[in-house]
Amino acid sequence: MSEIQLLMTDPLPPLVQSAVSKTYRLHRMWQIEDKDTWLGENAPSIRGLVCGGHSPIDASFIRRFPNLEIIANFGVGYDSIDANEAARQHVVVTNTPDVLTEEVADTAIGLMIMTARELSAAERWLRARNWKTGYPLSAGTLRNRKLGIFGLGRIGKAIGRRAEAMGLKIAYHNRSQQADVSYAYHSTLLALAQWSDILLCVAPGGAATRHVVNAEILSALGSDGILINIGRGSVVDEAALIAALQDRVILSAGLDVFEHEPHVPEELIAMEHVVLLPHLGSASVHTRNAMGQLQIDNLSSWFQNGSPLTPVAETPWPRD
Ligand code: NAP
Ligand code: 8YV
Repeated sequence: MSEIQLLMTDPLPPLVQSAVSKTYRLHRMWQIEDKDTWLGENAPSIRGLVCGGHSPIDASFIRRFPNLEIIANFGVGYDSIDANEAARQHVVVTNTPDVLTEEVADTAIGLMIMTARELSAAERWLRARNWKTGYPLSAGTLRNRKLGIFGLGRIGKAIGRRAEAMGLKIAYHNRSQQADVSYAYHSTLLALAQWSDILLCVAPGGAATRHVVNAEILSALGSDGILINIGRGSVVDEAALIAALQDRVILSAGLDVFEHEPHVPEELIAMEHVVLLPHLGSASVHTRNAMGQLQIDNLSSWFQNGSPLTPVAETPWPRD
């Protein structure tokens, strides 16, 4: 075991905990009782943070570690980390792109079908032994529907490929137009919502996207419209969404992510036709292991070769 000391901020999968603790001197933050005193004494020895996207790694937290070199995140989304502050402190941030793309796209398509065809409610209906004669028809359909993708990046494009095969018409909104797709580009989210029957959000969280799906966007989506969110809960104004569902401003919603996870508002739980998943977009053993391995490989590459494998955009490598 090397003398390099790392602090794990969230309980990561056993694969990661085991590999990291075999190679480095690992401290587990959730096992430390008096965190403030511990950090006062030990933060200068910590060279790497190993994170899981749950504990906020904000500017004041990063600044507590004067000898920090790397923040390795488990997950492609890193909105829980202040990557701009890390860049200012010359700390590299890594995430786990690509290895989860197809899994999350599968989940997004599943969630979209479940929501449009009200499959969760139908299964609950069967399990309640209601299937004696007929069965309930869903108000929604994917036939002749227009799918608007908000956040046409790696996962958005994988969703687009699947949706093309299903015969959906596709358009998207990003800050910049993509050269490698033929889908129609909308330069504003409002224009995309106006065009869409189904608005599927897979954009990152963070200040730039906070609550951009608001009452105006939901109203533009319209009374036959369906919102799918598999990106980050913070992107949708959850209170506005609940009001829009209660007032039938939109037809339905399928959500894998929420504003204050693991809290899910009672108003959503009470709605039979809405589909709610516990942030499981990437949650297969196969894909979580691949994410964990990439997180471990980023740490190894950094401490053995002095270069990260998958640095985020704010901390490019080699440094500018
Ligand atoms: P990505 O390749 O970076 O794609 C993100 C896309 O969003 C880019 O095309 C980007 O295009 C667009 N975008 C970013 N900021 C924007 C803004 N302010 N306004 C409009 N468009 C914006 O990332 P990815 O690998 O596809 O992952 C996307 C997100 O999915 C992650 O950040 C994470 O939050 C979420 N996710 C969720 C799960 C889950 O389990 N539910 C799993 C994995 C990922 P421009 O730069 O041109 O704007
Ligand atoms: C993970 C995710 O579940 O990669 C992401 O951005 O949201 C998911 O794959 C999450 O990061 C792990 O906590």
